[in-house]
Amino acid sequence: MPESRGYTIQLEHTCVRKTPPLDRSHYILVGACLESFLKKDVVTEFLDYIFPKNLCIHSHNHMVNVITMIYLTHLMILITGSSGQLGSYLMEGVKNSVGMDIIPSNYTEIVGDIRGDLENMLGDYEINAIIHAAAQVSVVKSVENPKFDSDNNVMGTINLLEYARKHDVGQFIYISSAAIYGEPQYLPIDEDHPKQPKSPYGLSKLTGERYSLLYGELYGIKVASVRPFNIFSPRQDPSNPYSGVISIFVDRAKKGKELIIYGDGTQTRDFVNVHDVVQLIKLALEKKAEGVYNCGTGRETSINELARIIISLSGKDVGIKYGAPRAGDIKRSYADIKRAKEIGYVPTTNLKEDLRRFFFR
Ligand code: UD2
Repeated sequence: MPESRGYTIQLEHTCVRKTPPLDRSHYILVGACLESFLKKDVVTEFLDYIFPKNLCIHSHNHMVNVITMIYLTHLMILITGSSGQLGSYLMEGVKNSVGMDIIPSNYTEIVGDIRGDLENMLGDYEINAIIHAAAQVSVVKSVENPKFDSDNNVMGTINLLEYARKHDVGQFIYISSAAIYGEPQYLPIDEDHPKQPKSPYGLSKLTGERYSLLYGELYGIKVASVRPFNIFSPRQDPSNPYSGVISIFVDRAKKGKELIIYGDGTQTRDFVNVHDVVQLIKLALEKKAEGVYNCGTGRETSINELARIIISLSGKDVGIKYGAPRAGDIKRSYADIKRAKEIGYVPTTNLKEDLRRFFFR
């Protein structure tokens, strides 16, 4: 059960008190009482809220008050970028979420621009947390049109932060990017690594992150920034010329076309499956984490190795062609994930298995 500041205050002052750990029979009793006059899924949400905090309903009136509040208060988590690769998985994994995106999809209830009139778009909702995953994500596009890039990634973020400030949204999770680091100066890359973005995209993501953290300091919003490394999932669109290497290689291998490696293929990346990124974002949400968190696996894989795995999974006789290195490509990259682990993150990515499961079944 989500909470807003108002809701928490009411709970603390009028309805519940902290008690020593309750035994299981007490939980069962509370649940049974509620189910006699409340829908089962609401009861489950209520219990999910009460139990981890070890809160106790201590009279019938208190219970009725809390239930009334649950009915009356429609608290939601806003997920921006809900039609995108990560946003769509977040919509599946985060309870009580409402999706917003400029592109319509099954995951998106509010079709609209993060730079638009949010008061109007979100009028029907009581938002108590925002996961901001909407962004202009193409490095190449950001070089071609830096104004469009910063308009989305900086001004769009500020517009959301202003909404959060005015509406007492208690929590804001910003989805950043490993692109903010630029060329690694040491490995693994930890969160304190110097930030020298090599593209307008990297700079706009860093600026959006800094604005988010600043709003946290200025207005008491709990702000966490998650910095994914190279995310992969079946929902990355290979037809997009700016798509990631995994979806491009998979698509070409399936069609029996040779894979093209830019440079000698010894460059490395930290490929993290989208479920791990969702895992860390949910942990940050649940634990009301603040600060910045790398999200990767802590392991590096070379592009040569990746190509070999994908060719062997495809079962096709596909060759590899080596081309000129891509301008501005970084050589090696993998994340230090100590900080994420401190809040309970356990990466589950197994590159070969995940590639098989996602693409070759
Ligand atoms: C990813 C992100 C970028 C940014 C950055 C942060 C994508 C598409 N890009 O860039 O937005 O967040 O990470 O560090 O997710 N390659 C080939 N052949 C191909 C395609 C790629 O050899 O057909 C190479 C490419 O030159 C690079 C590596 O594969 O060395 C990874 O390329 P990428 O575009 O998937 O990701 P990256 O890390 O450059």
